[in-house]
Amino acid sequence: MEKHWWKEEVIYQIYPRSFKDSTGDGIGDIQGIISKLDYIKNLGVDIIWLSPIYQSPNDDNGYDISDYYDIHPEFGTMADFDQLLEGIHARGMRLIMDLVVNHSSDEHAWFEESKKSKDNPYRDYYIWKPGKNGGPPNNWRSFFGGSAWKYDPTTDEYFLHLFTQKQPDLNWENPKVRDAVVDVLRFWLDKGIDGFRMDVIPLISKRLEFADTELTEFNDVVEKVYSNGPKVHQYINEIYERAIKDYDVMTVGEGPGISTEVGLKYVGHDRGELNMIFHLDHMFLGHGPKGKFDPVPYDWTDIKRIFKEWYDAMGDSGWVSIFLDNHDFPRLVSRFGEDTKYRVESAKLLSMLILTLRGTPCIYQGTELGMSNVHFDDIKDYRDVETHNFYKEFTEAGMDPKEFISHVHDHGRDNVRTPIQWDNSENSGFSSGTPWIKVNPNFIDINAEKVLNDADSIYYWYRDLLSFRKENKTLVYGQWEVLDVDNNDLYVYKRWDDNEEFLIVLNHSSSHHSLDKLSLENYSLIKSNYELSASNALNPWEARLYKLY
Ligand code: ISL
Repeated sequence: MEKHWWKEEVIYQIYPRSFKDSTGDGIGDIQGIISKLDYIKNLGVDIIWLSPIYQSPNDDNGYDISDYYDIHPEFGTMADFDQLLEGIHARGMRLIMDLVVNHSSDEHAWFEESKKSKDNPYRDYYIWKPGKNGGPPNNWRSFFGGSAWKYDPTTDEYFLHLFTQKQPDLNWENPKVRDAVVDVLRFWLDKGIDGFRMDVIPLISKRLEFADTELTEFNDVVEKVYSNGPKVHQYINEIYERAIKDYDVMTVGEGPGISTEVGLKYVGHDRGELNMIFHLDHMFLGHGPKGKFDPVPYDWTDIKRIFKEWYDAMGDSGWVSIFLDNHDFPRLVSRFGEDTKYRVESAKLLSMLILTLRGTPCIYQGTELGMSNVHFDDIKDYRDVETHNFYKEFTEAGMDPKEFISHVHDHGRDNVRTPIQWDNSENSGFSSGTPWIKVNPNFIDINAEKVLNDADSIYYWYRDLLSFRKENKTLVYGQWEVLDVDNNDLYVYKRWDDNEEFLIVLNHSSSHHSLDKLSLENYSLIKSNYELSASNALNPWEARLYKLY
C-alpha cells in the first residue's frame, strides 16, 4: 500500500455562500472564512475543500462558471483569495479548489461566442446538434429535470446541458477546450493551491452517437450513458500529464456513475489519473427511477454492502474518500442517524464510522455541530434550482405539492445549505444582514458557541477522533473486516496491521443491543459516546472503539 499525505489527512468542505458573511450582504464570503480559520484548525482537519468561488451568474450556486480566473465579487477579490491561501498554509493546512469543467455557464465568453453562428471559432467549444422530428436530438434528460437539450433560435440548433439550461456541456473532443482546461489548472496550481475536487469528471467524454436511451432508471442512465464515456481516461490522464503531475497536490473526482467495476481505472495508483474518488453509490441509495424526489426504501445492509464492495474493489491499489454528506445531500444525522432524541449520540456514531473506514474522510461544514435538516413548508423559502425545477415537473404531473415538499425535507440540497449556526444571536451569527437563505430555526439549540462550551459535545468528539486517527495509522492503512455482516442494527468491524488491531462496534439503531456474541476478553475499550463501561449492553446509537491488548 502506497503511503501519501492525502490518505492520512482529513478534508473539511466549505460551502462559501453559507459559511460566514463578513460584509452584511447575507452571503458568506472569503473574509468570513478567514475569520474562522482558527476554528477550523482547532477542529483538527487538514485540507479545506472550497466549493466554487469563481465568477458565476449563480444559476447553480457557482457550479456554473462564467470566468475561471476571477473571484465572484460577492465572495471578495483575488487579494482576499491570496490572503486566505496564505492563512491556510500558515496554519499548516491545505486548500483544494472545485474544478467544474464538464460545463461552463452560458454566460461564459466562450458560450456567448459559440452561440453566435455555426462558423464561429468557439462553436465547437460546446455540443450543438440539429433537432430530430421537430424536437431535441435525443431523449436524454438533464440531472435537474426536463430535456438535456435546449433549442437556440439564432442558429436553429440545440446545445447539450446535462445540468441546468444555463450549464452548457463543454466539448472535450475539441483540443482547444482541453488546452483551456490545462491553462485553468496551471493558473491555480501556480498560485500554490494543493489540489482539486473535480466536479462530475466521469461525464467529460460523451458517447458521440448521441443515441436515444431505453433505460428508465435515472441512475442507470448516468452510469451507462452519461458517465465513463470512451475517452474519459485519456482526457483525465491528459490533464494529469500536462498539469497535475508537476505539483505535489491531490485530486479527488466526484464520481456519479462510477461503479466498482470501473473505479480502479480512475484511481489505480499506476493510472496517472486521480488520487481518489467520491463514489456516490451509498448517496444515491433511496433514489427511485425519477431520482431523489421519487424515493424508494433502503436500509443499512445496503450501505454496508456498498462500503464492502468498494473496499474490495480498491484493494491496495486504489483509494476513495469516505463521506456521508456534502452540499448535494441531506444532513448526515437526519439521513443516516436520528435527529431528534438521539441527535448527539447518532452524530457521534456517524463520525466514528467516517473516521474509521479505509479512505480519506471528508467532513461537510456544520456536521461537527450536529446540524440537521431544515423543514421549510413554503417552496418560496427554497433556493436550489434542482428543488424548483422538480417541484414544477412533479406537481405538473399531478403530485400534491405537500407531498413534494415532504420529499424535499428528506432529500433536498438546501438541507445542507442553510447558514452555519455560529451562535444563538440574530441570523445565528452568520450575517448582520438578511441571509440569502433562511437560517434553520433550531440554531438556538444547535450552534458553534454552544458546542465549544460543552466538553462533551459533538465538536470535541470529532476533535478527539481526528487526533486519534492521526496518531494511529492503522486506521488509515490497515486492513478491514466486517464481523457481523447481515446485521441491520449493528456494524462491527476490525481494522488491523502488523502492529495494532482495533475493533469498532456501532449500534446504529434506537434500540438496546447485547454484545454477548462477541468475544471481547482480549480487547480494552478506548472510546465510547456514552460512559466507558465494561458492560455487554449497548445503548441506542452507542459507538465503541476497542483496542486489542
Ligand atoms: O445531487 C445530485 C442530484 O440530485 C447529484 O446527482 C449531483 O447533481 C451530481 O452528483 C453532480 O453534482 C455536482 O455537479 C452539479 C452541481 O449542481 C453539484 O452541486 C455538484 O456537486 C453540476 O455542476
